[in-house]
Amino acid sequence: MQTEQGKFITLEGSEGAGKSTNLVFIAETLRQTGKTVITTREPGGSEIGEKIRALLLDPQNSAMHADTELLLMFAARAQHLQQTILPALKQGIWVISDRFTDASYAYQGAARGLGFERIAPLESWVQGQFAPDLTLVFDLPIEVGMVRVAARAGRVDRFEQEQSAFFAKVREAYLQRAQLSLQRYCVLNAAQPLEVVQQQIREQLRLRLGC
Ligand code: Z5A
Repeated sequence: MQTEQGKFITLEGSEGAGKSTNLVFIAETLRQTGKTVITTREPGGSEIGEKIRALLLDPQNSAMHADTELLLMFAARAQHLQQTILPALKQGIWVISDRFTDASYAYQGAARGLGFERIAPLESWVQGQFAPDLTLVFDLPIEVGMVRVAARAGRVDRFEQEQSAFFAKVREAYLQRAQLSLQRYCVLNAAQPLEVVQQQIREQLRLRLGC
């Protein structure tokens, strides 16, 4: 008997939008319905991918060219996909990832100014036709996200050093991407209280994935 393929859910949005918080919530919600779930993240998600992540986020790497940044994102993604995501889905495991390829469109394509047309060939090389079953876009005003991140202790990474104009482009690009497929993308108002956001997530999982 063939195992039913797992589903792939990605969480996107600008910083402080609540992706990491809701990743845990979604995993728990799905587990309660009897699903086997793994959570992962990008850049990262594999041993090699996590090493690439460290390079990408290190504030000391301020000389990193935008092309290098983009290619490293896809190098990490290729490993993540082949080593972690695809084998899990094949075993019927549901995979939830904190960011995926939409982030390359938003951060490198839009905010770094490389253009969507530079991302598309890499996407098709690394992924072929593969895409998430559901992408939740956590949308909120940039200032609200920045306040949330500032309240968090710890070192500021290379992306967090960017200014609000950069994050405004990220936000706009995500909203633009979400127009591509109303079936795959769901934009959530992440500025609402957490309980309200999570109620809406639960509803979307039920409506879109039957959970
Ligand atoms: N990147 C890229 O450029 N290209 C790519 O292709 C990929 C990634 C894949 C990874 O950073 C960086 O890589 C990212 C884009 C780039 N950089 N940025 N910026 P990361 O994964 O380390 O960081 P992040 O993705 O930006 O996540 P974050 O800053 O940790 O934000 P978050 O995960 O969305 O938020 P959170 O940690 O869940 O919540 C932040 C705080 O807000 C926390 O205290 C929560 O308790 C609170 N919170 C959450 N929701 C609410 C609500 N609804 N109300 C009130 N408070 C809330």
